[in-house]
Amino acid sequence: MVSLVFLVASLQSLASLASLSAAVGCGRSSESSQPAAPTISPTAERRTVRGVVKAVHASPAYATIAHEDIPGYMKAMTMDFEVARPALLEGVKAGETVTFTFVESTDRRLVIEAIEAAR
Ligand SMILES: [Cu+2]
Repeated sequence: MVSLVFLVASLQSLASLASLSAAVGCGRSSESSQPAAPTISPTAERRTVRGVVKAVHASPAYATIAHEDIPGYMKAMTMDFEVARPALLEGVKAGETVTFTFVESTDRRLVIEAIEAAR
C-alpha cells in the first residue's frame, strides 16, 4: 500500500515534470519562430501594390495589410508581410492606405522593401 502511494506520487511528479518541460519547449519554439532574416535574391521580381494597413506589429516587425488584387500572382486578401528593415514601419499606421513594394524571399516569405502613403 505504501509503495502504491509512492508510485502515484512519483507518477504525479513525473507528470508535472513533463508539463514543465513541455512549457519550456513551447517557449523555445516560439523563440525560434521569430523569423531569421529572409534571404532575398537581388533578381527576384519586385511587385508594387496598394493596400490598407490593418495592423502594424513591432517585434517581430511585420504589417497586416489588405492588399489589392495582384494580377497573375495573388487575389486581393488580408495577410501579413515581413519587412526588410523594421524602420520601414515607422510612421505606418493602421487604417492608412499605402503603396508598397515587396519581394518573395527564397523561402517564399513576402517581404516589404518600400512602403509609403498612397497618393
Ligand atoms: Cu496575399
